[in-house]
Amino acid sequence: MWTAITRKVSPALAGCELAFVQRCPIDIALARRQHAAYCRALESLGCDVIELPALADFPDSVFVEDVALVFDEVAIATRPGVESRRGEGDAVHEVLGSLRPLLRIDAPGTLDGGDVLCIGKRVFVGISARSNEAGRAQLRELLEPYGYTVESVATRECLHLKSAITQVGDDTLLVNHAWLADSAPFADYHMIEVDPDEEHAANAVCVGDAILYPDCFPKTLARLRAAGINVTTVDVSELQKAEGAVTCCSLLLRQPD
Ligand code: CIR
Repeated sequence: MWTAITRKVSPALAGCELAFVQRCPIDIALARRQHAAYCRALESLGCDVIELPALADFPDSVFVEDVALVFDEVAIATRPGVESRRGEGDAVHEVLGSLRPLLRIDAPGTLDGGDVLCIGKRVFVGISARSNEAGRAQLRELLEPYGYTVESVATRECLHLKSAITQVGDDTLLVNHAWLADSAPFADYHMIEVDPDEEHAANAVCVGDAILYPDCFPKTLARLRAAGINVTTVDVSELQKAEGAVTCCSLLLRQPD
């Protein structure tokens, strides 16, 4: 049903980019074990998982979500907002190019995949420290022929749009309103709010009718389960120290029926 493209943890992860979290020691061996468990959890949800080898020269390369976007019809190589991440997508783009027509965001556009939330044919783009209006405008032009609309959403105090909001059901979103400058673009959806004690808790990976979710947000987890959502939890503590979350470690492609 699904293919998940992932990349193993770089030995250089401790040298990752950080924007909104304090740098602290990362246990690389533990990060690798957690990443392997994340891949097994994706398999348990029905994904065929492709695990690309680690890249020693790219600290953040485990976060494959940021280097590409995948739609049913097409894939897009992004242009990440920080220079240090611009070369890490090459092998990911090669894999995607064998599965979908591959398009590309060019300078001066910047776009991190973490800023792109696609719900059906509506694509929301976070305008953040990493993704700019030029990137969004290019994305709109690339996707228009396939019937997608592309809307901007301003974020605040967080790295990416998907730090603030992700999909957890057909019409249901998990949200930290404090990190959205304006929630109006999402007025058509049912919202589950993160617990106020768990500001990083809005990031979940949606695979079909289940979600994969960090195990460190018990209060928000209880809200998700109370809403009837099928949740599988994973420990991603070391990846969170690199300002990663669960969406950022995979690119999900729906396989043709
Ligand atoms: C970065 O700052 O780019 C990485 N340390 C973290 C990227 C996480 N990406 C994501 O949530 N989509």
